[in-house]
Amino acid sequence: MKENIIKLWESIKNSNKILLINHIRMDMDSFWSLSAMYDILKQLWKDVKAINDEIPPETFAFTWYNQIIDTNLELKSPLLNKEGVRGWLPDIIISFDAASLDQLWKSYLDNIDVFNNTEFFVIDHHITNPWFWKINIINTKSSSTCELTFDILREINLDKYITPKIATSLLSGIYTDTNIFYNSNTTKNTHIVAWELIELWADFRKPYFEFYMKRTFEKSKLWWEVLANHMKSTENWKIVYACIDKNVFKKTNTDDRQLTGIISEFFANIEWVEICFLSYEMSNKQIKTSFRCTENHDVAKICETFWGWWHKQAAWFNSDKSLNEVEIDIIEILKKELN
Ligand SMILES: [Mn+2]
Repeated sequence: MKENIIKLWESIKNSNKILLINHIRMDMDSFWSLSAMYDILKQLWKDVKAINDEIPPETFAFTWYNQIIDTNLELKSPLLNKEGVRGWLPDIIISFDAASLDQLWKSYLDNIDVFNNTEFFVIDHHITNPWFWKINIINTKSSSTCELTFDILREINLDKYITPKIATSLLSGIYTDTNIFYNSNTTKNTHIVAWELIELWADFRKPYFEFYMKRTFEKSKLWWEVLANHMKSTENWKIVYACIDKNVFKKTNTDDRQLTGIISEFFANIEWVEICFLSYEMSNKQIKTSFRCTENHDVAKICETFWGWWHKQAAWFNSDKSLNEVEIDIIEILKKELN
């Protein structure tokens, strides 16, 4: 790995045009590791550009790098194309937090020849990464690509360019990938890196407030309404759930998107809970149900015969039945699961 980090530094020094890319459905770790490198390369007077198929979600808005992702960058030929626009051909490409080529999706597929003919570095921490390109800087012991990016920057003495803004960004990626030092991917090095970032004036309170505490007034009222009037339990609190019809959203002037987080922040943390779920009426009248469960259960198998998404401990499915029917069906299945 060290060899490739030195190689990366040599390539950065010898390049002018540097292209950064991160995975589709961008998460905070991939966004901020890329942003940190972007800012530092700019300080080194490089011609740096960043691409993804989509711009980052609005919820990333507290950071300062919202404008850097280009979704329409014309790569390929530096000659004029048919619209008379000159393409931009990078000297090197660096990818952040992508665990496979698939995750680069259209940005890669539209430019395969550019990727094939350009020195391409992969910076990642996922255990599933098959070392998908020739030059990989992969550390599966890193909690996050942000932690790894800090280690790389320090290794090549670029840490002196870390401003408070960059430090806050890298710390934010560590927060979100470790769930604030809670997930088992947190190591001694994670804490050391966080401490060093705080020494570099990372604002350690801001991302905590922005991503873990802040709620809109309406969202707070919706959650209160759900918790006070709709939360139910059965089987000695082993099952906790709520079923929310559209009148609840109307009453609180909200929509279903504002239920995001209530299961993991409230339902799943209630003492004795083994399986929890939330069913709610979406604007298209379908009922969406999201589940969480403890390690000794499997909610994927409840959802896998329906259209949805599933892991063993977290899953969801959509149904055309009524809210009431969905509730009855699920409770029956879960009672069997528990006994
Ligand atoms: Mn990550």
